[in-house]
Amino acid sequence: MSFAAVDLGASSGRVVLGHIADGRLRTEEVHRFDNGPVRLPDGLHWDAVGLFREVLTGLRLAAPRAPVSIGIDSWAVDYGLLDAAGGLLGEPFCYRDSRTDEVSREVVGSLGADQLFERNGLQFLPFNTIFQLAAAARGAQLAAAESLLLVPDLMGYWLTGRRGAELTNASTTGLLDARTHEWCPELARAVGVDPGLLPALRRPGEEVGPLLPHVAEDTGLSGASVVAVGSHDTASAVVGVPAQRPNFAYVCTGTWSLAGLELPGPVLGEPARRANFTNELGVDGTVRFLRNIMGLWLLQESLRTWGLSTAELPGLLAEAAAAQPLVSLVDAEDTRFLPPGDMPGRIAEACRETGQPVPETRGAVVRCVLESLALAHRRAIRQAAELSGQDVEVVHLVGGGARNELLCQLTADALGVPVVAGPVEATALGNLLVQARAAGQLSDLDHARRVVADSHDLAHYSPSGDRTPWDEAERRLHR
Ligand code: LFR
Repeated sequence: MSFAAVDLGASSGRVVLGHIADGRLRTEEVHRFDNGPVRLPDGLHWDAVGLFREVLTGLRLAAPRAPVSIGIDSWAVDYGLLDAAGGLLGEPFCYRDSRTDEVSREVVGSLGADQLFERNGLQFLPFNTIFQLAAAARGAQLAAAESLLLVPDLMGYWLTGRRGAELTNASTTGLLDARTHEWCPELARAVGVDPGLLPALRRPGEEVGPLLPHVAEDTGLSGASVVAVGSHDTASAVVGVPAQRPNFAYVCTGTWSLAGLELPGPVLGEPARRANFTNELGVDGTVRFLRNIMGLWLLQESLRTWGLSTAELPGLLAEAAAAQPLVSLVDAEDTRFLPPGDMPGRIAEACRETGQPVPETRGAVVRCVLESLALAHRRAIRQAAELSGQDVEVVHLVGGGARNELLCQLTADALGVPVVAGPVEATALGNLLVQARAAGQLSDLDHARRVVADSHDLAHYSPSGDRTPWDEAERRLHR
């Protein structure tokens, strides 16, 4: 029995087929495509229809294996608005658009940062859906909208004609109650949004519906239905973490690094809020207690600024490995790095402001980026452990960064905790495993994680060197 995972990332998307045989998950990527925001006169947008076209292409390529179900995940917070006839009201905004910079501060000012956190348990990021909606409420489009669909739910709607809001991704909007896991209509109203726009919640594993006849005909997938997975990519990635013991932390790497813990319930209250932690929901009622770190975006955007392609990355990483360690680090959670633009320039500026030497070569910039990420991973994981009282014996680093040996080693060195790296495709795997469970092939999260561990070669990094220079670097940045 095979399953199809549609995994949409901010810089690329893929359609992956998978089936479980002999306790192992066998996968095959049938389609991969580029993604990225595009600037229009009113701001930075996603090409949602273009993405849907790629989804259809991927499903067509998956059809010969006749997957029984399709699961969709993507980055969080962004949404499309539908009018009464079900038409899309404009291309969805990209979370890197700066229109929410001011509005987010105003909303927090009027609702109270502590009140907001107590209710939705979410870290402050200027792009949380609640702030995007507060900005939208000042325009005309929202008044014409009948429903709001987060990106994976929008794709699901286009495949099945059914509307809904998958819970893990809904938990990133800022409109979900951290305790009851239900929508907060008062929060929606407080930012000028009709709560009626928010569709009924669905849980990972629930069936979304069969494919619309024209989709089934176009893709050749007449027997398949869409099943809700952890539709927030990070929720799926955490399912795909091959942890074998309870005391683990994770770093889901890609455009972002999401570093934290899986917990049975939220950690609310002032210390967690001040440390800007988030309590996003995972699969099976778990909580992803984590912080957003700028991630490999710092590197991707540096390459773009230099006019280099990813083919040139190995050479740069070799230069970075040979560069002098721990000379200059930047705060990889600083939102100055959020928008697209000259990344090496912003890194240089941040180094100057903190009295550190400006990295002079590209290799030194890359070293600075990777060390800054490692330090941010350490801070988030240590603080998460402290705030939740959960010990951390091992860190699982999954996603694209697991390929980056220097990043994995630096993370182990900074933390003084062993790092297990891989799998790279944890998100697609988590997506497939939730579908396999819905089909009755797996029992629980532990079972899913055993399957991942048995299916993949993982790389092990032991901490090396002295922690003192890391402590010093941390003091330089976070006095
Ligand atoms: C990672 C991710 C993060 C979310 C960010 C923006 O791909 O989903 O978890 O905070 O993208 O949506």
